[in-house]
Amino acid sequence: MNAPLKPEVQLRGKHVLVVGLARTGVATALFCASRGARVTATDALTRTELVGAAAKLECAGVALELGGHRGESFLAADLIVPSPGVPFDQPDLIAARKQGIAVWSEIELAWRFLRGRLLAITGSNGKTTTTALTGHILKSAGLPALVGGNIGTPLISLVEDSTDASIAVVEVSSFQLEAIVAFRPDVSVFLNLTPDHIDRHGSMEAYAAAKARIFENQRREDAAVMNADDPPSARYAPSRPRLYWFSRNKEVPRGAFLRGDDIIFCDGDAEARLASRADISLRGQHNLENVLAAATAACLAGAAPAAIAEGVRSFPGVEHRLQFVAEIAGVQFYNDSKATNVDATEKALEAFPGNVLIILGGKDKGSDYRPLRPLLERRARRAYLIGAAAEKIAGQIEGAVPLERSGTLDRAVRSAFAAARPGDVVLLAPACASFDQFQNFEHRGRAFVALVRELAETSAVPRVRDSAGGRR
Ligand code: UMA
Repeated sequence: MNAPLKPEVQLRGKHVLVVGLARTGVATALFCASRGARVTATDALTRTELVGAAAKLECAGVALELGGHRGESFLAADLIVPSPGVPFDQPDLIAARKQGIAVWSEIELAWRFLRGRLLAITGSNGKTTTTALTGHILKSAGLPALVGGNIGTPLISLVEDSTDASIAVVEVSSFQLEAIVAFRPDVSVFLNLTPDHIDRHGSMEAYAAAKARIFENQRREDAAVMNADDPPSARYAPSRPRLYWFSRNKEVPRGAFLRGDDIIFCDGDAEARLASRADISLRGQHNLENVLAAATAACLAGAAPAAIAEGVRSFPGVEHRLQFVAEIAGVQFYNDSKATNVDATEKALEAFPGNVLIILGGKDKGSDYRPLRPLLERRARRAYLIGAAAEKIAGQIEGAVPLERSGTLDRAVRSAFAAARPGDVVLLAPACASFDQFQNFEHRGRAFVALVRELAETSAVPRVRDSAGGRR
């Protein structure tokens, strides 16, 4: 990987408008202020709702416009940085773009200042696990990796810690890629493509096109990693960067694949055994794909094969992604709150042979839940429906599995446990966003874990195994 030449950006004295003041917006506004920009920050929420953030920003000299956005501030800006959660077709943003005002996502701004190399990972599912695993492998290999992006720590927050030697391993979403200009990863990874965020992008094509922008500025000396087993994303294979594939079904000439139980990396004539299937503790075929992708990316970033095996072995998994929570009276509980679309829920169901009591529902994203029917018939014993999407889901999966309209997560967990038999799995893999009942999927996942822990404490059962592996 070579350090790319970046177009220069001068913030001093520039008027920057930051839109949305959660994790991304606060970090962006503070960064721009620290570089001498005149920063205005705006949010639809009021000062009362943003109390901590507002005080912090004002201390740094950031002007605030809260409780709504002012069109004139958009038109007066030299640069606008909207948070990923702000729709790109927000009317004030459209008006500003029409006036030729630069509208950059935070990853674009951050990339311009980031030192060292950038390894960016996108896809509909698995990007958080792959990002965390790649970062973990590189760190185990003694390489100076920084991990962030859509995984939770905005890329802009990594800039200060970046050095010419560092490798930023960054999860990037379609919301972030939608507003890039010159953003150019040294290594890009596109894991897979299934329907998601159609409510935001308008169509599958627009969503896919936003994701494929990860390759847009890559050059011949850069590398791209793609999934040979996933035709929908493979269609977007770029022509400029060196292309590496990963596959669990076939050998590829350049990239990673399975030979028997060995994970092999091949680059033309050179071949290396990276790890064995037995090194992988994560459940599910989809996680095998994530490991192949991460191993390929880690190889391209310079990790040695032995370090990759060690990194794969010692990876503890990621919270809210098929996270084992506890076993109570022989019933296992798994938190896959990050399964916010239908495909992710299918993958979660596929990770278990059967006897699943699944919790589905939340905020609908314009999804079609009918593809869940065959897997529900084969793997699930009962489904518990929660949140705003419950009736839509019920209408589309009725008959495939017995249903219970639980309404809340609390009732769903209790009912599922009451109906469960030893050997069953209670799985939160809701196929929906969380915003109708929770702040975000992390909040929903933590609520699930807390409910399970409460069950463990109150249920009069002798054997409880928790996620730390201990028995009580
Ligand atoms: N807001 C406005 N005006 C609007 C819309 C929103 O002011 O028109 C304000 C809201 O009132 C709120 C703020 O914008 O205060 C929210 O911004 P945000 O949703 O971008 O929140 P962040 O905390 O900055 O989180 C974002 C990503 N969120 C989204 O993409 C929705 C986080 O990804 C990411 O971890 C974080 O930046 C750091 O990079 C979350 C996510 O759900 C995990 N991502 C989607 C996914 O993975 O499927 C793409």
